[in-house]
Amino acid sequence: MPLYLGFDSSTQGLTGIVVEIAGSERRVVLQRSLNFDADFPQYGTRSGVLPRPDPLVATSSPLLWAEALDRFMGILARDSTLDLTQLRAVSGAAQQHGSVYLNGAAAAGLARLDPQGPLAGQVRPMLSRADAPIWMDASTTAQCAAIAGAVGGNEVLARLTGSRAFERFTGPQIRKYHEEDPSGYAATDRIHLVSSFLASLLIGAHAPIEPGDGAGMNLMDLKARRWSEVAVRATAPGLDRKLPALAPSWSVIGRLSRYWVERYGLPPANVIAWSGDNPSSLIGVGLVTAGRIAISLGTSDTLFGLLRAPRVDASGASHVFGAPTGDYMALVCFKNGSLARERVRDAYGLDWDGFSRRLRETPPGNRGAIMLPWFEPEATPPVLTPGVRRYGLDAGDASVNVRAVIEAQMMATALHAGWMGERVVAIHATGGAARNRDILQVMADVHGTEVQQLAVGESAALGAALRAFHGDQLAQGREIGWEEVVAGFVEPVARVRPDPRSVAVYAELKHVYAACEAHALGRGPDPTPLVQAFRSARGPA
Ligand code: ADP
Ligand code: XUL
Repeated sequence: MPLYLGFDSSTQGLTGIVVEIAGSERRVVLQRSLNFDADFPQYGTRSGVLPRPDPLVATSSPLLWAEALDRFMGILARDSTLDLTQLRAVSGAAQQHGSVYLNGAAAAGLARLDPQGPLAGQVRPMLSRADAPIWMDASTTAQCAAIAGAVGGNEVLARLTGSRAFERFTGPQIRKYHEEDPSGYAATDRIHLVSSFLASLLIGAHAPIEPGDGAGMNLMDLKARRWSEVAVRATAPGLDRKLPALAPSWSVIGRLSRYWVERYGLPPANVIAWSGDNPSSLIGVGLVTAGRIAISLGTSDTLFGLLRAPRVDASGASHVFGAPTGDYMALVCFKNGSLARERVRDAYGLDWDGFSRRLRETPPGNRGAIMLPWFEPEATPPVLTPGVRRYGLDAGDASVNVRAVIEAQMMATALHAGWMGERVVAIHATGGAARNRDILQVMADVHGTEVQQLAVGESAALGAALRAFHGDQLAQGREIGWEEVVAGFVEPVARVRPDPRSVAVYAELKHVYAACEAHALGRGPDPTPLVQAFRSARGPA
């Protein structure tokens, strides 16, 4: 049966998933992960990041990513349960925004990789910069201001590229490199994203960038899906000659090169353009039609969904990327996710069962008690000086604080996704905390929408395997709809339905929460009268 391979090169490791698809017979036949710290200790990374004397700077090693890819293919080739002659296509996803700097020797070097030798040693001479800045880097505030200034302001940049200037985005990172190491920049012939770098290693040539991931650079005209001359000029001199081409998400960009065919006996399978991990997860959780969003409750919480039109969040906190379907996607990131839930859990000496029990014991609406759970600096809304704020909430009461943190997180997702303008008919819940049904009940009640609990899985790698299937089908001249592509892989394991009484409570409480947020940000009056009015309308405790 035909096999399709998808990768996810994330911050901390490389995951690969092989799916088998023949008509309606579909299943995952292999899923393996390599951990960068544990499996490649010689690079000295911690959680995938090289030692960081300056906490604002975060880099990793392109050689580490190459070595992991090489080792993974070796594992795959030795797996006797798979008939790899059936491997039809490969695609991948990678952490977004990170950049890899290659010199003029790279094009020839990629074309004649020697199957007798390991990959990383052959990639080393192709690098004009040894390390790669990644998405956790926050050191480019000055460059963000300069780029935004040069294009006429952040609003102009957001309308053009889908996001205002963000420190971790590739454009500001490139500008900083040009400023700090002009000769290194001059020696750079091509600047890749992590995704297009790894795709280049597979095809033995410079791979194009795909618009989903390209939208994370502050360099691409989001609607036209080509490099924006204005943004490129505002970033660094001569950059137009150093950027790879842009190609549609479903492009066959080449075939597995001689290196992989001779070294591991793999067939010369089609390689489909690689994307970013978030666009790829959109496919991996089955968000292929508008009106559905996913909320991932992980280390940070993210909300994302497909957009038919390229709307812009006027508050400037969110991102619009390309979607691998050719549409757009919105992404909103909340930094105080699992970390905030764990802080509250630990402050009252609870385990997750105890946490859930408290949630069940307390009434929806929490009698108006509100927490703003900004334990750490928050991205949405932007809060640089962290600190938990409480309105009508006694810090000593465990149960009320447990409910307050969950209600706050869910109300924040509802409040800050309104700009997407989509009527949401279902929420796909994923990430570690999505296994908690009591949390999902609050999510369903606050959003007034059914929540579908997905099997907690590697959605970015799965999305890549499904994109490999889709691109390969198109290449064979078979038009295939996205619903058909994802069928059988993204069915929910449970559905949590909203309770109409609770939905009515939250419809009111959301206004109170918004007023508390505005007050805490210094943009609104003291919300205490609103909190009290809500409480007295609900009756005494
Ligand atoms: P990451 O973003 O690092 O991939 P995961 O999506 O794997 O994280 O989520 C891991 C988190 O899930 C843990 O840190 C923990 O806080 C949370 N978690 C695990 N079980 C539960 C539970 N029953 N209730 C709430 N949160 C949970
Ligand atoms: C998205 C972002 C992260 C990385 C992590 O804007 O910075 O989600 O893609 O892998």
